[in-house]
Amino acid sequence: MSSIPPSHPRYLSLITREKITHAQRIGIVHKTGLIAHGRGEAFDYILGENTPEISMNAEKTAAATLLLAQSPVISINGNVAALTAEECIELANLIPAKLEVNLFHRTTKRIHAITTLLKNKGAATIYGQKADAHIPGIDHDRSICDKDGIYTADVVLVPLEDGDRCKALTAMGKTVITIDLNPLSRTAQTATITIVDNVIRAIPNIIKWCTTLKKTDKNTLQTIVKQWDNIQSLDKILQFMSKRLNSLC
Ligand code: PTJ
Repeated sequence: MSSIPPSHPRYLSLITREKITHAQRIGIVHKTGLIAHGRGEAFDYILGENTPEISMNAEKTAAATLLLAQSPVISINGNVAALTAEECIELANLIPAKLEVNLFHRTTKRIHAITTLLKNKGAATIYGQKADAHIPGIDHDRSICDKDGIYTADVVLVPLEDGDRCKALTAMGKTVITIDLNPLSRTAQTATITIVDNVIRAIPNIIKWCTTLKKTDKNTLQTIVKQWDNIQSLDKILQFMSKRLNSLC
């Protein structure tokens, strides 16, 4: 796919760009997904392109929450499918959780393309095509979901989005875990657990935590979840980013 040598200092970033632009050309990623990716890159640069301890703790809490859930769902959009399809499938199998394609720029063609991509990579069942339910309080297509999927889930992992769905899902009484490099986005501010990290690091980290915690007793998992304070964690991550910016001056 690429002629970028692995020795290039920006290799991972450039390869990730290639993945996302290729996925846009074949109809997986919406053209505005490229803008979203660029915004994410800028925030990741401030983060140091590494997972800080605060985010690692969010990833551990997310794993405990997913393991405790009765009916967890991982929501997949174009960018997530392009960057972490295999990892999301692995995570869904491990928890276990359902996978549902839910798009902001929803077309039957894109839903089909992303569903096919996930199936080709080994996912058995993909939700999102039935579209037999609506998340109340949202006027756009992101409200469309499956009754057996997001609509009746107790915990929803929504990586990489900016919008009002997160607030609407929490209003339905659901626990919402998001992965968003921008700690100031509406999604980051309204989620139950906000992981400020790149989805390409966050999903593998949640997999590692799920593997570690899989045999942990329920009480210990509940203690991890109870200790979580999202507002405090967002404050800490903003302080971390400010310090990094100051140290670069
Ligand atoms: O595939 P669709 O139709 O559902 O559309 C998906 C996009 C991403 C285009 C849509 O949800 C959108 O427009 O999102 P926004 O409003 O651009 O927000 C995306 C958020 O994700 C921003 O806050 C970015 O900083 C963040 N982001 C971008 N890339 C990454 C990321 N967060 C984590 N990891 C990334 N790789």
